[in-house]
Amino acid sequence: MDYETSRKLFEQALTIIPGGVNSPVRACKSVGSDFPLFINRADGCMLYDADGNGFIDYVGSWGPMILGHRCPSVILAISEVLDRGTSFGAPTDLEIRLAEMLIDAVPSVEMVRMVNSGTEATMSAIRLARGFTGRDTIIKFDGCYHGHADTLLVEAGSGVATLGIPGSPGVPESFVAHTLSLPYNDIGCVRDVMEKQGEKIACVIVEPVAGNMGLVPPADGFLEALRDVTQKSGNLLIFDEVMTGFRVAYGGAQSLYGISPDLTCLGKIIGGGMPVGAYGGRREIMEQMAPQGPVYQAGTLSGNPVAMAAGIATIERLKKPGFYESLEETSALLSSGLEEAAKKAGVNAVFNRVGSMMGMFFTDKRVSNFEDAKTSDLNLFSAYYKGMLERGIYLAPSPFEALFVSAAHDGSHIEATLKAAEEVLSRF
Ligand code: HOZ
Repeated sequence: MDYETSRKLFEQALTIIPGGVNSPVRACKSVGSDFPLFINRADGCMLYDADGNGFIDYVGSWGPMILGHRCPSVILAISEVLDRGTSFGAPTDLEIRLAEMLIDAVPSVEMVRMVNSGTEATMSAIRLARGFTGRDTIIKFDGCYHGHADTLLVEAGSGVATLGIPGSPGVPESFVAHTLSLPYNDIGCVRDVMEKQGEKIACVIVEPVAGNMGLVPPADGFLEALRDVTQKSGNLLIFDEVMTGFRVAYGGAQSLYGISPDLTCLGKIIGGGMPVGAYGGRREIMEQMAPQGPVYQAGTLSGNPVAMAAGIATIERLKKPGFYESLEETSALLSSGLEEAAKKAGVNAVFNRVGSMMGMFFTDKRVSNFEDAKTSDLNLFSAYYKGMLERGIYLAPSPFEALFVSAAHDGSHIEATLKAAEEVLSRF
């Protein structure tokens, strides 16, 4: 494949954008690529780069594109709203509509506030938890990523894990003094901390299915135990469902596992590919937000009509009977096929999957936390990534990101993907 235009665009970008990208993982540094592909357009499950090469896309804009790219009903909804304007900085009927849809779908959410990104959602939910409980300390889990807010970068997954950054300069130590990061799926550790300092803890924030250290599902009973221990210690349980919301099930991971968190953070899918985030939860907690209560949070573009319209149109499609069943079928076909291909090639690989999110680790160890995920052989991953790209398969350029299947992937795309994987893995 010829990537000359991407190469040139990257050279140009490097002179005016730090690292040439607007979000670190995209630079594809950790897989040893000299430049990322610059994308020109997308359609269904296909991405086309600036040189005209086509790829089957399993990044899906890092999660939002569950319907595939340019889904006609979403594009129509966006075009219709564009006729009315792009931003008013004032309430619209669309915000109410999307809020109603979120409340209807996500069992624990009684009130919801729209923001512009997942980072904003988690940052605001943490502030609310602190404001509501009057406590400062928060618990998060190693390898979970909740956006780039100061307090949440400790032992984080996603780009922080990919680039091997222990934390970040610019985050004062005092800001993270109140963040405790514990091993994912280790409830014993959570109980120990709660016993010693439970009355200081404002909240526990968790990705109910971790998608930023590759894909790591919750161990049996982990989420239930978190619910139990937080209730007993009087701290709030926050589910970061920015990735899992409307992805692993219509009602998110909380409906899949039957757990009711106090607060939920959403993003990605609920904006149908437009920038969006939201946080919501129990009424008595959400009522603490300004102007109803004293906890402050605001945003010029919050509830943006274009994002609301795209989100509404997306969720309307997800609601259709059989949507998740069909996505499950395609996803199962892909993961079992990949597993088979690795086995046939004699390559040690572990596959984790929940619905249409999955992760592949080049290790022989079961992966149930960040330490396990880090045993994945990075050289093998890079070779796999490059081999697949060369064969027209677009994967996230890091073992610490998840793979997403969309409704636009069909049997023929899966077949082509498995053929490519067999070829690549057989050369290892
Ligand atoms: N860190 C996000 C995914 N886990 C976004 C990555 C990107 O947009 O480059």
